[in-house]
Amino acid sequence: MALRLADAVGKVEVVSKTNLPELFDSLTKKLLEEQPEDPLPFLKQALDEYYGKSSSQGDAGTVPPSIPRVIFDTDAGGDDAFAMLWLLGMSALGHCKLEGITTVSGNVTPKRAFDNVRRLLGLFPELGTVKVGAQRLAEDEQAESGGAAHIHGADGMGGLAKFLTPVGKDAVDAPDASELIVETLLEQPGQITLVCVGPLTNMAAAEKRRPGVLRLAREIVWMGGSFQGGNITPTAEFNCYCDAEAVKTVLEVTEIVMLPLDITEKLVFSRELLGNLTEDLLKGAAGSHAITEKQKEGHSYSCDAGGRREFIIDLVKFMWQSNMAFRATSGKVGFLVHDASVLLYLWYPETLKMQRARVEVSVDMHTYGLTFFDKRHVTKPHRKNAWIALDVDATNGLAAAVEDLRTIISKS
Ligand SMILES: [Ca+2]
Repeated sequence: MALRLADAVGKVEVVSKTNLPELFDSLTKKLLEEQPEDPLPFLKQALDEYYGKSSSQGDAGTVPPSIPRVIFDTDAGGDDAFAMLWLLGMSALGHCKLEGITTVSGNVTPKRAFDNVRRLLGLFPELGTVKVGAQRLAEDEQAESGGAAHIHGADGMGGLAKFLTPVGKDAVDAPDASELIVETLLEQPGQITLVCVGPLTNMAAAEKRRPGVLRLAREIVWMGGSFQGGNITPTAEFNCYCDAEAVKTVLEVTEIVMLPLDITEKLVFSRELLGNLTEDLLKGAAGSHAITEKQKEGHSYSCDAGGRREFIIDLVKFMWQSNMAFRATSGKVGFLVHDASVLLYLWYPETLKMQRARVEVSVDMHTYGLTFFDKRHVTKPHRKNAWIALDVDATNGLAAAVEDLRTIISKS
């Protein structure tokens, strides 16, 4: 009881960092006066009551509590596009509330990531306006950003971006990514799941902008890190390697859910799975034709289920080639849908085996981006900062993805 009350008071202290003295005073008073049996639900109700005033003006108060409210942070490469199609489709089907998308340098430059997100959103007009935040980098940083064209193609999506129609604001008029994260977390404390499929740069920037703000997230779910060796260096996973200092910052202030390379390397989207996804849908239809032909025709994907279907087939085929060329799939014709792992956690957690740990990240020159935890059976008094997925039921996870995507690409 004392521990739980301390935990609740700790959360109030975090809220106090949001510079809301009125809320802080009121919650502290209520807790001390009423000494609730179980302080955490009591605190949650008090917060809901307080924020109910502002949320009643929008639709935040009407979202069922079981539906995740998501900010998706992406560096918009090929496997990001696959995960985004899944996420956007599930959002359109009412399985989550998409509060915003933020873009970050990683697979591609921040400018390209932002542009790709606008283009993918164009495939889902039914979602209406979705807030998209842009990462702002200094000019010299821009030049060095975006480093995985060899896998994802120069545009991050195998040359397909130009066939998609962008929607929404230009990057110059868009909100800053970290600012959007801070504002949304302050507006809806304890409600937002930050789903991150790129380097954690925006999360660290949000924390720097408003210390303590990341603790207001319901969860931070990140595809990143590796406990079995790396894919960009012998020891580092790509997202972690791009900004290990950001990972360190996040792990120091809060806790995260990690979907590391250990499991994402088991998520091979194969020829058979593409067949399962499209087999009935393509019967009697011309299907997707070669990119070179599309180029000649000045093709564009239609903004409906047909366009989504055609795009996903082209994307998967491109990613097969690049993944095979880089020997990422143990010889199987397929591509690694690393980023889709975060959505397995969101909707199909039974496919994951999780372990609690205190994760550390190296920022030393020779092992930069290496993540590790102590597996020895010795006393570990320090704060645990992560839930790590160390095994995945890839067969059932990918089957779930295919079934959801079938719905998404067959309904307008
Ligand atoms: Ca990514």
